[in-house]
Formats: sequence, C-alpha cells, structure tokens
Amino acid sequence: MENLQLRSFADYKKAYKKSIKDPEAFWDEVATTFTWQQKWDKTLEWDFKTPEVKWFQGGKLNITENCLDRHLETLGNKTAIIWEPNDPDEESRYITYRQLFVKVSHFANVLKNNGIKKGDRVCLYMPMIPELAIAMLACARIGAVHSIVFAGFSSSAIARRINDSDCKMLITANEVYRGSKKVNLKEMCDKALEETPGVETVIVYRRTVEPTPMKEGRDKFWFDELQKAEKECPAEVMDAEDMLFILYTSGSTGKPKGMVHTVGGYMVGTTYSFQNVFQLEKDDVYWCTADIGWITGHSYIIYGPLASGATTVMFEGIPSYPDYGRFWDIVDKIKVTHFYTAPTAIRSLAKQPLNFVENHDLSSLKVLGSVGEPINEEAWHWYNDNVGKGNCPVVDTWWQTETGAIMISPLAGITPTRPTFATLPLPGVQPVLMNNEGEEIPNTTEPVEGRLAIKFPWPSIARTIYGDHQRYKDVYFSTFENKYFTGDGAYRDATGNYRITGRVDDIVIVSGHNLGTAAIENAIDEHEHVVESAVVGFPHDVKGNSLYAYVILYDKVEPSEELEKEIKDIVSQTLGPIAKPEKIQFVSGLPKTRSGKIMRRILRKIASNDTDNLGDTSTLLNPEIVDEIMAEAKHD
Ligand code: 6R9
Repeated sequence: MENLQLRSFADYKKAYKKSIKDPEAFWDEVATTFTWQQKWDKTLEWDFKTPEVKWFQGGKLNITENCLDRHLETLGNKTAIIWEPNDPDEESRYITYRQLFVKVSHFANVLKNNGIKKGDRVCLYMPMIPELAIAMLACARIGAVHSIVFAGFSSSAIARRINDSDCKMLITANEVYRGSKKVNLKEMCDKALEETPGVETVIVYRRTVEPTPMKEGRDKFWFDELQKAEKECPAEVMDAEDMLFILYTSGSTGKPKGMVHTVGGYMVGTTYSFQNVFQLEKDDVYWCTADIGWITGHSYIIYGPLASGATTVMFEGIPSYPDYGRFWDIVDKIKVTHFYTAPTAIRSLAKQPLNFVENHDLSSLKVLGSVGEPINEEAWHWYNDNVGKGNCPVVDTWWQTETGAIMISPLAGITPTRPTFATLPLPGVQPVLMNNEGEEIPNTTEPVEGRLAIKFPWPSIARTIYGDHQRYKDVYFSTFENKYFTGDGAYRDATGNYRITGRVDDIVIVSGHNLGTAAIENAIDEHEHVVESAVVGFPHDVKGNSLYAYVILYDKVEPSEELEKEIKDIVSQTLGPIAKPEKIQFVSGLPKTRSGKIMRRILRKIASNDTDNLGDTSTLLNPEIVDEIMAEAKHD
C-alpha cells in the first residue's frame, strides 16, 4: 500500500494548489494507490445543476479488498480492531487483519445464504461490538447496501428508515450494555418489525445470555447461521459508482434523508483524509469515540483506518462508566496515540474534577481530534492543556454526513492550529463564503463571514438522497447556483483560516447529534391536545445546544406538568430520547409572518434569553404575541 501522507506545510500547499488547478489529475494520482480490479476510464463527470457527480467511472473494485485482502501479506498479523467492552472487567478483543478477513468472508456467506444479493439493502441496528464492523464489511463484500441505524433510536425511527430504503434484512443484537444499563435491542426491533413488511430475515447476535424471543421463520441467531456457512467469499465486482451504503441524517422537513455514498469516491476520500489529517505512524493506536451509527464511525472507525492498515479502537461503553476517567483509563491501558472525540464529550469531562484525567498516564497520546460541532475556546484549551499536555496538535475537523470525509481541518503537526478554527481546506476541497444576496464573497485578506458552500465536487460527496433526487437538489444545490450548500455559517480570517459558526438552517446539534426541529414538531403535534408547536435550540454549556419547545394547546385544555411529560414522552418514543425538549412553554400563539411562516429567529432569541435586540417584529401577523411569550419564558 502506497502512502498518501503529506509531510510538511509546503507539501500541503503544493498539493492544494495542484488539486485546484487540475482536480482530475490530482485525484487520479491518489486513486491509483488503491487496489482496483479494473482501472476507471473517466475520472470525473459532474453537473451541480442536475445535480450529478460521478467519479472514477468504469473503475471496478471492492472496498473490502482495500480494507482487508491487500493488507494480508504485509499486515496479516497486525491488529485491525481493538475492542474495549462497556465493563472494564470483561476482556478486550484484539482482531488481526487476517482474522477480520476470515470473519467478514464467513459472515458474507450468511448474508448470501439468506437471500441477500448485490444491491439489496440491509439494516444494521447494533451495539458497538466487532460484529457491527463485520456485518457492515460483509455487506460491502457482496455488494449489499448497509443502512446503519444508531442503536439509540426508537422503534418507530427504525421502522421509518427500514421502509424508506426497503431493507430486506435486519441485523441486530439481543441486548446492549450502556453504562450500568442494559437495553433490549431485539424488543425495539420486534416493535419496529410490526410495521416493516419488507423485512424477510432478522439475524440476532447474542451479546448477553438472556433468553431472546425469536419469531419462527424470520429470526435467526448469528452463531447458528455461521455454522451453516462456507468460510470463503470472493469479493463482488463493484462499479466505482455502485452504492456502498445509505446513512440517514436529519432534514429540515420532518423526514430523515437517506444519504447515498458510492464505493470508489468514498473510499478514496475517506482514506486520503484519514491519512493526512491524523498522520499515523506504523504502530500507532487510533481511537475515534464516535458510534458507528453516525458518519464519523463509518468513515473514521471503519473505512478510512482499515483501508490505511491502521489499528482502530471500538469502544462499547460511555465516558462516565464506571467513572469519568474511563476514556483516560483506556488510553493508558492500550496506549492510544490518536484520540478523536466530540466537543460535547470534552465539555462534560471538563466539568469533572481533574484527577480523573491526572490519575492516568496519557503520555502515549500524539494527536487529538474534535468533530461534530463547533468547539468553544474553553473546551479547546481544556482538551489541549489537560489531555494533550500542550504536546498534541488538536485537529478540529469540519465535515458532514453528506461530505463523507473531512473537508476543513488542520493536518496534525503540519498546519498551524488556532483554537476554535477548523483552519484550512483539505486538498481537493474548494470552500466559498456566500453573502445574503447569494453572491460569492471574494477571497481577499479581509476577515469575512457568510454561508459556507463548496464550488467543486470532491470524491466522497453523497450522490443523492435515496429515493428522492429532487430533495437532494432542493436541499443542497438550490440555495446557490452551481454550488453545494452546507447549511453552516462560517468566518474566514485574513489568512484564509475558517471557523465554523454553526447551522444556519432548522437543524440543531444537541450533544453532537443533528436533530431536525421539524421532525420534533411533528412528533409533538401528534399529541391529541396539541394544535401546533415550534422547536428551537438554545445554548447549553455541556450539550452545545438544548431544545426549547413552544406548544399551543387546544382551547379548554389546561397546561400541566403531566402534559409536559406526555409531550416529552411522545418525542422520545417517536425519535429517541436524544430529541426530547428540555423546556416546554405553553403559548397561545406563535409569531408568524404574513405568509404564515413561524419566525424562528424571535423564538430562538427568547429561548436564549437574548431579547434586547429582537429585530424587526413589525412585519409579523401577530406582533402582540411576542410580549406574551417573553413574559412567560422559561429561564433557569
Ligand atoms: C461529521 C459530522 C454535520 C454538521 C455540520 C456542522 C457540524 C461537524 C464540525 C461542525 C463545527 C466542526 N460540525 N464538525 N461544526 N466544527 N469541526 O458531524 O456529520 O452528523 O452530518 O453533522 O455538524 O454543523 O454541518 P453530521
């Protein structure tokens, strides 16, 4: 495997320049370092109007040959995955590249034996155990499309996602450990399966010994199926533009968006960015604490690290169990060199006494990463000073489910860092800031602020929204002509460094989870006593943001604490506990524009207790409502 790593800031600048001048030649050279069964004949075809993006057309490959087979000769005995269980007294698991190759091939035959073929969609609802990695790679091995649903989502969220992409199979575990709790995943699945007629088979991995009710003919145990399956499985020949996976992300209408990633470009983008941002050396131990249910886990626990032949850590538990020193305990125990986590985790750990950090030897650490939301100055310094001891570059990596790979980030040890700045675009990434008139803000040495867009395709961009190409066009390519719109705002300083300021649409990021306010409003509106609701985010010192719901009740219904609880429960059941509003205010009306749109800007300011400058309310249909809402607002 050839190394893709840039080694100096001069290297970076040279590569960046080349990638802009001749993107095709640049990515051609990167892509050549991978294993292809047949070389592509067209590097790029694109049109942001249609929109259509195709990379490496005519190329044939299988991503698992790049993540597994090609390492066997030189890295067969190297540890691919280190698994750390929820309970520190349970044994860790070390899986070498060769063992992983065998397990993936074996399980791929289980999929085949159960009727799964290339192109079929398979839903994975699993805890953070190696079998999740095995199942996803097994899908990729035979060309089936995995759709991983985060194992904290509710049954109706699972059902919606299964039906949206018509999954034929569901893979799950009977139970999952999460801190001191045990959650019954199979029960959640059974409830979801009442509404998913398309699912023919359910494969259940036994994580615990508890008895698990199984439905005859439909449900099968992982272990039993393995007994019946052959061990060897040739990799399916895939076109570069064949689908690799679908991953759902929140949208600003109620329906989640099934982002589609394809094999070739995604592999090239995640691997190139992984190697350059993190700058791993041969024996390093890399740990990304994300859940594989999110894009960060897909790209930077599994595909990027494995395609690079790295040792990647999977952690089943939570940062606070058995105590707030757990992360540092693991770093110390397995000598983690690269640690990648989210600002919300950093903030929650920073609130604890420092001895949780200081009791552990963190001298193995070389690089620290951050992802998921803007990292505030205080959290950045706490991380840098107490975890990195001032010796580890902090890479603040900005990207999205839709971008597949890191887009703006320092390269560790190479790009000068600056607290709260994601700094500079990776080679191949062409960001632009747009003003309120929809024009590009010129690249001068003036500091500027605007909406962040990208003006040229990169290999790992999502190709469409599953089953809804029009929505893909509307959401990402209609705000600015000929540009991909990220939904984020950003500031650019005099030296071209970017700082992401946050979402400018109706997505709120709570503890690193993207939540569409529309989906939460739809859930609240399901309550029989609710007429209408509006949900906004407000700043929270650990979670980044919290949710505030304004709710209008039917006449004659009295607001009560019980009703508040029922509303929270309904959200929890429909979307999962992470979407539960922290505050609910019953109101008699919502501020609306003359065209009937809720003025969220005002509601956001009231929720944030920042009402000195509410802006112009004169265009409202019902300006009097603002004073009423302000008078009864809930502030701590
Ligand atoms: C990878 C991931 C995407 C949204 C994105 C932005 C926010 C992610 C960030 C960041 C500031 C960073 N975001 N990384 N904001 N600095 N380093 O998180 O994907 O779950 O799709 O979220 O997260 O708002 O638009 P996803």
